[in-house]
Amino acid sequence: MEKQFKSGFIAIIGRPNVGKSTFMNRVIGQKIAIMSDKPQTTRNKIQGVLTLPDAQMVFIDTPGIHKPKHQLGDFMVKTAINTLNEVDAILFMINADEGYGKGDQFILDRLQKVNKPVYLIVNKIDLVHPDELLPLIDQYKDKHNFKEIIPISALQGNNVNHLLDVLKEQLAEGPQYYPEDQITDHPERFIISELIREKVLQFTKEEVPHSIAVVIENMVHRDNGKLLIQATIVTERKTQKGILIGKQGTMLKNIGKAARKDIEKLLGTNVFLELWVKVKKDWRNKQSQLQEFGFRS
Ligand code: GDP
Ligand code: K
Ligand code: MG
Repeated sequence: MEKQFKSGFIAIIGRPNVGKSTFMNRVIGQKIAIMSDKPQTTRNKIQGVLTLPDAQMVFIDTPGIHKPKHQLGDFMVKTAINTLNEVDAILFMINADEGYGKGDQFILDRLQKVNKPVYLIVNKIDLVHPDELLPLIDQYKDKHNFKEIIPISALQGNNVNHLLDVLKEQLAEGPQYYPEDQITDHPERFIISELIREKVLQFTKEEVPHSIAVVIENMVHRDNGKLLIQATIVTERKTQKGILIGKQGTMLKNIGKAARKDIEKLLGTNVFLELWVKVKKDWRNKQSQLQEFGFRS
């Protein structure tokens, strides 16, 4: 008898910085979701596709669910919650290094209305002594009817394969949604803009907050075999523009260099990256501009 093929959609939710994107990238084996130590790094939901001989799992890395502070934040929360009603399983991820908090409560309250199996994923176990795990799990285990509790380290990979086995077990028979060589539903342009945005966040530390967007203006193949990419970094304030460009353009140069390396790795081709910085006041509160930058409700 032929073995049945299983498939399904799995949402990864949790407070900002618990390691959702890191987990996704580990499972998919490529950097498709950007990571940083700043909360709210991931804005749109990103799907990562894992295709095995007998199953396909489509992971959805949701933007952090948190109390919104502005329209963009509100959009992110709505996206995340809508996603939960469309999936087959939910991974509620927590940080082994942090106790139960208000952020968790906010998410679990919303989970009450969702009738899907929820797994409590205790991530970053590499940061704690094994003795600390049980008391931590005790804080969470009665807060929701979790299907199972699974400790992992997304960064180092501990127990991640076990989690995948458990999920495969849970999935029902289903079609292969994506071709086996496709790892994400996002167009290259989006990933490229995210890689640039990641470098901006990394290089500028706290000075340039999340009020930036990256727009890919142009991608053309040059005769010399290089791919020319022209992108604009949009900021809210003039001071941020100054920081982004840096003394004699050094900051922008460094951002561009680091981003180019990642893009070349992603595409497997030589890249010439041109970056500009533009100021657009208060873009996060303007619906039309949110749409222009790709945030659609
Ligand atoms: P997200 O906001 O939930 O998507 O979190 P990220 O994936 O962006 O990770 C936030 C930070 O936690 C990054 O600095 C990661 O390197 C770090 N991180 C993620 N998973 C682990 C883990 O298993 N162990 C440790 N030590 N750090 C982790
Ligand atoms: K993050
Ligand atoms: Mg993330």
